[in-house]
Amino acid sequence: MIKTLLMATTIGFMGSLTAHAEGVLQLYNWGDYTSPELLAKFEAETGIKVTVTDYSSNDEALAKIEAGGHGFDLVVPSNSFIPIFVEKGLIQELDLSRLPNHANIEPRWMDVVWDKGRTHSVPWQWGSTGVGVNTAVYKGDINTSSIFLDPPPELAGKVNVTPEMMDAISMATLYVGGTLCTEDTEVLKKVRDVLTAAKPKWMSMDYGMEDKLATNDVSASMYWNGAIMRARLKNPDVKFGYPKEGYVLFMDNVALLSDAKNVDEAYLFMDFIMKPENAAMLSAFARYGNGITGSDAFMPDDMKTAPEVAIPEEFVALGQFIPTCSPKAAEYNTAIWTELMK
Ligand code: N2P
Repeated sequence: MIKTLLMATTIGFMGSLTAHAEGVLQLYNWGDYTSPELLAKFEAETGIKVTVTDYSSNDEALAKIEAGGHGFDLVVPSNSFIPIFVEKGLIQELDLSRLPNHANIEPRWMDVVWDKGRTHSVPWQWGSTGVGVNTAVYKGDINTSSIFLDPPPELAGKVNVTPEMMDAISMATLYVGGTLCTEDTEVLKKVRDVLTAAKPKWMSMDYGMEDKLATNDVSASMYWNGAIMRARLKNPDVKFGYPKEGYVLFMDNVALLSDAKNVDEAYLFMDFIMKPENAAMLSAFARYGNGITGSDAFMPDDMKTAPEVAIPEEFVALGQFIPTCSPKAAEYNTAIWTELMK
């Protein structure tokens, strides 16, 4: 505490970083995704206090930002949502000269389809959407989306699906043999039917699953790899399955909101998380990859071999990023989802 105060005072006297007069930053991010140690380190180094507000889905974040009056500076949308935020004018182009650590972005995460040249967002973390299963409850094959789309008797009524529309629709699309963002109405009917038939076997559509899976309050979920690793560390029966029908990869990216008030602080934060040791802190907490060159040296050892993180060779080719759908395909998806949520 004393150290923080001293640092804030020192920076204040330096006078060069005027924005530190306020020293606050409003981060709007997915719940349970932001390392508290990283925030403490950032505050100690810069005097800037970060307030984190949680969301549970891309659609929730988009709706809140679009409604306005939110007061947030930074948001962390998934890959396919970045072009939507740009198109709607909700996030602003980055001044790359204010981000010296931008050069640390791994080449494979630089010219990504959702943000060529990384002019509007910087990597946060990336991973896979698959299934988490309590293998003490269900002993069969877990590398299949039937875990939640046609649950076996052992799991029926004990399955959760996260409220992330594009993940659920995309996994269902791959399951019925379609291509992502399809406009083919025959395929879309199959997607609707498989989801509609499965829903009565779902117990919940909640976001926070790590503890519930570890305690077996929920026995399976469509879920993300890092959180399943965290659940597995609490209960070794919990395992992550990579659906053989195909599964979804994601990267969540930090973007500067068009109406951000704490812009200087936001730049400092974006630059901070692209330092290898800081990117590794994010990963060590949430257990996802980060996309920053040199962070491997600082990663926890248990992540290097974790089956949830190091995708087993046989499943690598089955994962794909969700593209940004055409307006028509997006309309179909929303219609299916709205009907399903009734
Ligand atoms: C984990 C959040 C993962 C977000 N809590 C998936 N896009």
